Amino acid sequence: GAGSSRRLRHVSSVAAPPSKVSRLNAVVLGDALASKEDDLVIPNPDFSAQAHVHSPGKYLEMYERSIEDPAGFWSDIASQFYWKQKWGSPVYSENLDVRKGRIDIEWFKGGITNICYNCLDANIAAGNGDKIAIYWEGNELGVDATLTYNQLLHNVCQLANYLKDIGVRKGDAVVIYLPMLMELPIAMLACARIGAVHSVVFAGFSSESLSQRIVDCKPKVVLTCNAVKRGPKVIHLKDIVDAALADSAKNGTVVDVCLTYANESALEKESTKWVEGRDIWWQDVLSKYPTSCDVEWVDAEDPLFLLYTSGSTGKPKGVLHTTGGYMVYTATTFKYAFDYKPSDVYWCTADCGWITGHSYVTYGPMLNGATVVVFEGAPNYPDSGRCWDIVDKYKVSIFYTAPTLVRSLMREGDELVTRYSRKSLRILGSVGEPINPSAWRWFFNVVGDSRCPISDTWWQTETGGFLITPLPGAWPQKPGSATFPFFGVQPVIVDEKGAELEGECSGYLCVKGSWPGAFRTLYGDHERYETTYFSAFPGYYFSGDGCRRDKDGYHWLTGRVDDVINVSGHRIGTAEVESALVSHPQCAEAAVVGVEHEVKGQGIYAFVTLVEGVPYSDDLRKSLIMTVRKQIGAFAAPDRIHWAPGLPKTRSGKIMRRILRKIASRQLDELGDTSTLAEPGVVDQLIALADS
Ligand code: 6R9
Repeated sequence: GAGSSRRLRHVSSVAAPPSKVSRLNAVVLGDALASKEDDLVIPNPDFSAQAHVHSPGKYLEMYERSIEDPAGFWSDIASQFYWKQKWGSPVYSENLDVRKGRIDIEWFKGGITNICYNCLDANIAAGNGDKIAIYWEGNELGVDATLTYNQLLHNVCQLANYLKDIGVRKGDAVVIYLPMLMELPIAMLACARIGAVHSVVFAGFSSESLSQRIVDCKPKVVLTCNAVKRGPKVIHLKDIVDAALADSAKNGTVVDVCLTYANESALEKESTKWVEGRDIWWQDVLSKYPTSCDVEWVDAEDPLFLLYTSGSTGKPKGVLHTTGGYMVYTATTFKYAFDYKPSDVYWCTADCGWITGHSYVTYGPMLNGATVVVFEGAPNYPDSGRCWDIVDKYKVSIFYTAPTLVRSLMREGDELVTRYSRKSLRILGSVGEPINPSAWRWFFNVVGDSRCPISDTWWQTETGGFLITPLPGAWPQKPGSATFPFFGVQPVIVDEKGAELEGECSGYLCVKGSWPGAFRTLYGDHERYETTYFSAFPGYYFSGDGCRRDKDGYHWLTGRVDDVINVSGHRIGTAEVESALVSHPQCAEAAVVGVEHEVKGQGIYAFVTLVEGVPYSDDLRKSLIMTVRKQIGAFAAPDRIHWAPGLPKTRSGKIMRRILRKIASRQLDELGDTSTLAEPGVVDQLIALADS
């Protein structure tokens, strides 16, 4: 799309190899000033001196070992965790080639451990029981709470005991539909403690999406709360869960228990709708349970969690992660990519409903015994300075967020940032989509006072943890580049025939070989796992992203190359939005494409063909958008509905999305050859309706 070509042009301006650049203090030259070679941000020598990985040479030494001897490299790291019983031999086994049979990845098989034990008990045993595990910051100013590692363990154990008591056993699914209360990480850890498989559903999903996930994984219990306030708005989560459970029951999945946290700052208990016999108040029962709970020891390859994500077809995919490899990988990536030290205070703005919240709010940081900020509210409430207010309040040293937030705050002006001290900040992080160089620079110069390296971490729900990321202090950075692979990761860029490209190149981003944090299957559909990820380019894991490698070996992600769009860092399948639209009684057909959006990265642009005889109207537009909000969630609402008397199709009936993308972005002189269309006239009709 237009976004990627702009990024590519930027890339071509990078020349000098990092080794030849003198080690200045961190300086960024603006586009206008920079001679082409100077597009490098050199780490401050004082920063590098204290970093875990202080130089390109040190990185290369570690990286080379990780590739030449993965078993040795990862065993050394894994040995730093608590294992009830050590893994067997081999350390890992893999088949990533569909031509050689079933795709299969195993790490540390035979090793017996528990990730909750490693997050909590192990850190407490090391003397950190009184260290703050969670600083919780509520939606409203002045509403906050803290939990030490000891207190967190007590809370986790009470919930774990309760879950066991109602019959949740090792391997059972538990659905969690909670906002960013402390109870969300508590719930994840409680499941892990007893070997139950959590499936967190982002609390912005609609009842229909929640129900779909419940029917897929059939949990015994759903954990939720009655309501939450986000900014000035109260969201009645329990009502959404009620509708989802009614729906699931109709589809044959009856959930016995709905454990509901009373979030009384948002809604009193008395006003909460209640289903006797099924609904239980969290606070009423948990206090009755003991604050210690034996852990369920599990195999490294036993499942830890399911997380549904969007793909190019309508049905969300249940990405399954297992225990041992995920544990080792999230902890290690966290430590190195954020140069984590025990004195850090870490804040990741992601919600635990997404993979970033799993790996880098809960597991990665807590495995390191980190102090984590959990924020319930919205970054622009009461005003757009809230993030920096929180940074100052808790002396946050590592701040990890998404480019969409950076861009939206950037529009509000520097003063909302500079009125806060931000002296505690040491490292910044970015995730979810490519960060454009101007947002990178603003983040670096204004938020980080040109002092803090930015870790632009490229990864996916499927990868469990970072695959391509800067290691702060190790390399000079290039604004907008995710730089180099993490230890043990072999990214390859292939052409459309699957041939590996060397040197400076651009193509499809794949990965050769496995890494410990890789997902092991799609829940209940191993075949879809193989066809979606391993069949496009046999022998490799295919990420779905495009990537360019520049002459210095830096990686530049250029966005999805499949029918997935990335809106504010949220993955949305165009097919999901289309199927929601066509469920509207007046919609005959729909085609959805992504368009560049100044703040969200991509916006959702929908071409809609109405049922014969139905007139266009703004009310109908609104009602179509409402249908999508209701079926998927507000974050998937189309930004634009474009009336389409017909859609451009090939003679075999395939929608030509390439043409729709050009129309959506108004690149009308780049429509290309339209003569192969079944009805070339539809293109002119669409153009005529573009601004209606
Ligand atoms: C972690 C996460 C994955 C997709 C991925 C890519 C995009 C994520 C990125 C990035 C460029 C980065 N993406 N991080 N693109 N630079 N640093 O977001 O997981 O929700 O599964 O999305 O997000 O397109 O394929 P997930």
